[in-house]
Amino acid sequence: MNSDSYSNSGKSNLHTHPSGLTFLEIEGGFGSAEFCLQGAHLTRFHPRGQGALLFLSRQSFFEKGKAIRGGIPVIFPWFGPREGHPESPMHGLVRTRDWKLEEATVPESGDASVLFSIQSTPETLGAWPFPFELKLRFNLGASLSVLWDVKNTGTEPFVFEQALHPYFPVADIHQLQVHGLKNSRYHDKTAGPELQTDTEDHVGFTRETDRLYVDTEAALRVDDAAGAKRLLITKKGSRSSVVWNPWIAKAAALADLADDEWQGFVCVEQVNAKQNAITLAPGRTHRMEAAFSMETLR
Ligand code: TA6
Repeated sequence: MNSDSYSNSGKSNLHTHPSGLTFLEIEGGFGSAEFCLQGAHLTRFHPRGQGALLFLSRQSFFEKGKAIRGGIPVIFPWFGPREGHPESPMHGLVRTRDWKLEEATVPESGDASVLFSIQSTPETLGAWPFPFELKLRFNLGASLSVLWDVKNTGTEPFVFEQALHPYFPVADIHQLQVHGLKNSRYHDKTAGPELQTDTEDHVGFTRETDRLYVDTEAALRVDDAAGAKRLLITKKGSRSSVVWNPWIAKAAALADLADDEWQGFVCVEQVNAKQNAITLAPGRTHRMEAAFSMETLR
């Protein structure tokens, strides 16, 4: 695969990591970014003139078949552990499989656009018996937008869960506030299975936090006071949102996360899971969109 066929004027470089993973690096007027073709995984994005939009663990694995800790993992067709299938991997089948790089448009000035696709294979059908095609487009400029189409290419309806699972860097998790989820109901993974209602003005962090909010399409605002910055997240075609920070003990149990890194990131995820799982008829396509932009608070 040579990169010339994938881009114009801006810089676009495909290279193979010692692990055998293939990475696409792009740079242009928009800034710079890096994708791993395994998982169509945006691992780094620096909008021009801004800091990194995404967090990447300095202890992340970079190995075929292993998830990357940071960036934006892409999760399909189940979220978290697969109900009734303890042998199945966490977070579905596609974040550790190679996607096809369909297009990388990297102009000298203006936004870059990168398109990936993946289809079901005999192997995925053996694990999850439904034919599918996923197309994932990233538009990178002063902000980032992601457009994700899930198509049912089979003859039977299927029910799927999905998530964009972005990791965002924060200066200090203790001062972080996530706004927009007041009065929404959520499953608290650190507590019992019953749905709770969030009555607080914002989500704050004083312990392990792992909440799946349901029936919400709300735009969210992530205020990083210590970093004097704000992240704005909007979404369409997603009825669930997850807020996650492992805190101290869980971070220590993750080999691909340094023990001190729990203080420096938050996951705010665009999801369809549990009662928001999607039933897709044969031949139909479901579209999820998400957009992320940063503001400096001075
Ligand atoms: O999205 C939150 C979550 O489901 C947490 O429960 C935690 O498991 C996190 O995802 C990370 O999952 P991973 O499989 O990437 O370690």
